[in-house]
Amino acid sequence: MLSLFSYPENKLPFEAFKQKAFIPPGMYAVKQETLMEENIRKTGTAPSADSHRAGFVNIVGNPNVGKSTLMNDLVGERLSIITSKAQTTRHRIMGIVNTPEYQIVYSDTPGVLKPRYKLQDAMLEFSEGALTDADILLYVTDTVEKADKNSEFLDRVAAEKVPVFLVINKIDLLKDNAELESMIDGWKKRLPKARIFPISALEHFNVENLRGAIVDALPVSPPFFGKDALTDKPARFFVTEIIREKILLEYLKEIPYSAEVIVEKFDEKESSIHIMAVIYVERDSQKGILIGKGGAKIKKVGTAARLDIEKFFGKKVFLELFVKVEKDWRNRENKLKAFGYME
Ligand SMILES: Nc1nc2c(ncn2[C@@H]2O[C@H](COP(=O)(O)OP(=O)(O)OP(=O)(O)O)[C@@H](O)[C@H]2O)c(=O)[nH]1
Ligand SMILES: [Mg+2]
Repeated sequence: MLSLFSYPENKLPFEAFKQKAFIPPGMYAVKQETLMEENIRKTGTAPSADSHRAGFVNIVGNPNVGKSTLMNDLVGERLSIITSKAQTTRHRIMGIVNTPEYQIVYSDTPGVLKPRYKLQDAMLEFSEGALTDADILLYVTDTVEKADKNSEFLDRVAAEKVPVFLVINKIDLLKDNAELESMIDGWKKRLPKARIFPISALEHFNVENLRGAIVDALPVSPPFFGKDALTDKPARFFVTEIIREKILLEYLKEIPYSAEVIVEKFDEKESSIHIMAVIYVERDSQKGILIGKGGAKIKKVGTAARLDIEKFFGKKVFLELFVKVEKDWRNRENKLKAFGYME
């Protein structure tokens, strides 16, 4: 098996990488249970309280660079939704990794952008909040964006007191090492104190190395959550996110950005879950587009969402979807509060 090593100590094994001599795309290499089992096997017993380590590892960066893809890979579960559209993530979502020795609380955050409406103000607040309470900060960029994008936010990252790991994602899109090296040189100037990790989150390349560095940098601390916790969000949240993902995938332009999903009923039985959800849009015209001719579009969204929700919960799911109009909700504070974006 190919050994993964970090820049700058070694050159990246690009040839092997290109030949896919590593874990295949789409597979999360480490499942939580495996991690647990491995650690118990290695240590035999649980660690003592004064050597337990725990910390918040906050993942920030511009839209669409792969923050959610990376968090899912690090956690080993599909907690955050991922699409090719910018501004997919709207909340701060925690993904927790537990072993007997440590607890890592990852936070995925919305991509940083200049707010044009109140919803985006709230999204930016989630990202900025993640700068204030990190034990380790992962600033994610990709091989497409330039180092001067969003420089105000980057200045704040550069001024961080905690360790900053600069993650250059999507290196699978690069031609060769020379291209990568010049990119790294540029970033070294921009964030001189940061450790640099070129990775491909999608192809799970060099992610283990990043994980190891995170574990090494964790402070000694008792756990922040129960040792069986996976996330800070309730089950309903993941239902709304999965439906929103299907909307992002199915519709063009403003529709996905004008849509919010609220779960009104979540009735869980031993072997099935009955869910009723409402999709809110901002205008009547959007409602028509969302539903589609004879309800064809919404049916497609419902089926795709149901299949994923069944996978997520491991149970049969009955999903009812309704579409309602909530005029201009993205700019109304009371609606943003009701939808969980503001306190
Ligand atoms: N080629 C390539 N694409 C990737 C990689 N990681 C993520 N992507 C793709 O980049 C797109 C955005 O990924 P996300 O994980 O949703 O990005 P994000 O930073 O969370 O985006 P926002 O939530 O909108 O801020 C998706 O189409 C991913 O499949 C990678 O390593 N290589
Ligand atoms: Mg995201």
